Amino acid sequence: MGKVALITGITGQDGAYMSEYLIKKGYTVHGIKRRSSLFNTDRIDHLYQDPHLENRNLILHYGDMTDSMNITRIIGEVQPDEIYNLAAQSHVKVSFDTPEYTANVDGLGTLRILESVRLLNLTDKTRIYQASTSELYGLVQEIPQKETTPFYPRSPYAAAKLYAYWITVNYREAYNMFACNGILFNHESPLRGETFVTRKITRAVSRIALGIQQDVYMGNLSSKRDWGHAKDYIKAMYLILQQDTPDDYVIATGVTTTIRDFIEKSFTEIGIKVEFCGTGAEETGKIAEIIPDIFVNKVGESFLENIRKRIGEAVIKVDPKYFRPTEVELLIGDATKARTKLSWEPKYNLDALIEDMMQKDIKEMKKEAYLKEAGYRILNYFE
Ligand code: NAP
Ligand code: F7E
Repeated sequence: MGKVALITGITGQDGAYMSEYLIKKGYTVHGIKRRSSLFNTDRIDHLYQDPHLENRNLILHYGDMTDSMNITRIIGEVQPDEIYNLAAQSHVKVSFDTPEYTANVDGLGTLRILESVRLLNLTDKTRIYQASTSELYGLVQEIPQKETTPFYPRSPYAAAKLYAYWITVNYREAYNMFACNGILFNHESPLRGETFVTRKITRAVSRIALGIQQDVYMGNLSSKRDWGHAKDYIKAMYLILQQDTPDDYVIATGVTTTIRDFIEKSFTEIGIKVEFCGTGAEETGKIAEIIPDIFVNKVGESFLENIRKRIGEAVIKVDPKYFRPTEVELLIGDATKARTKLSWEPKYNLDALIEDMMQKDIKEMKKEAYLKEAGYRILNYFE
């Protein structure tokens, strides 16, 4: 019999990669999905199996992190060997608009999982992974940040995750539970939600190249993030639960980059050079040059003439509405502990991550370009 895993947040970026990874390893994967008025399982539809089939390896349960009885019932029914608690209201800017809900889901939600495992007498059987975050470091107290760096949260999201981090440590120490925190720095992929900065950029750059969109409005271009690929990071989550003793680990690449440089690199990837000028809300990024060979190869010849006409035009603009009341200016992680104890090593560097995201978004956005040509109204989702 293979192992049984329960994934909260299975419909999210990490949940989707994690499910695929565990199924390949022979696990039976159970996931909690929210009821919504539209289908919300796009990221895992390729793994979906008809509920009438026997011996399925992917089973979905309706649930919500705010509903204790539902969490306890599902854990009781599933009797998981491993729980990956990935569900969260995970958008930092949105957490300023919905602070109470974010605290309930991201903070108390973690308590609900831990307490359910304890009440169901599963403490010896079930190992728990808690999705902690580099946002805990906030106003950073040390560079680079490692497991011993003091936390200084800078958003309702980070404050909720701080509670989740410590309640996980507390249950480990109080009840001898195998409960671990992965302190993961930003990780991205073609499955990343469209309003996180990297995906907002790769989608917008693709749409500008294809002539569907004129420009994009961004927030703080100077903040720095340590970006890795989600495919590498879910492997670290798995390894954390396979150790002899439970512990907490930083997972990061050790390289930090500004939002501005991420934008420049995304354009360069498809043969467009952009140059930034001005400061603050007046800063803009203009198309400076097209490298035809690269553009034709990555985007297509039929789009070349249109983009050439746009040399000198501003395609990146700043709208202060995307600034945050309190910002996390710099994140860079030191994952030495994970590299030595887990033998974890990321395969993707930033250029490979951008190449993967741009390739998938150009392909995806071409569908929109053809629909636009056929007369359909194409919406811009940039919030
Ligand atoms: P994501 O794409 O936003 O996915 C979040 C998941 O949580 C989705 O499946 C979402 O369901 C679900 N969810 C939200 N509210 C819920 C609720 N009330 N009850 C049940 N499920 C709920 O996030 P991600 O990037 O995969 O991140 C996974 C976890 O790692 C999150 O806890 C995040 O905070 C944390 N984290 C992420 C990063 C990163 O850079 N990606 C770094 C550090 C930590 P719907 O699909 O229905 O919305
Ligand atoms: O912002 C700046 C923004 O929303 C990154 C979550 O997965 O990683 C993520 O949180 C930076 C910030 O991610 C825009 O101000 C500029 O400095 O992509 P983000 P995040 O806030 O770092 C951590 C580790 C998590 O745990 C979270 O769950 O980019 N920025 N202009 C912008 N950000 C957005 N979203 N949109 C902009 O237009």
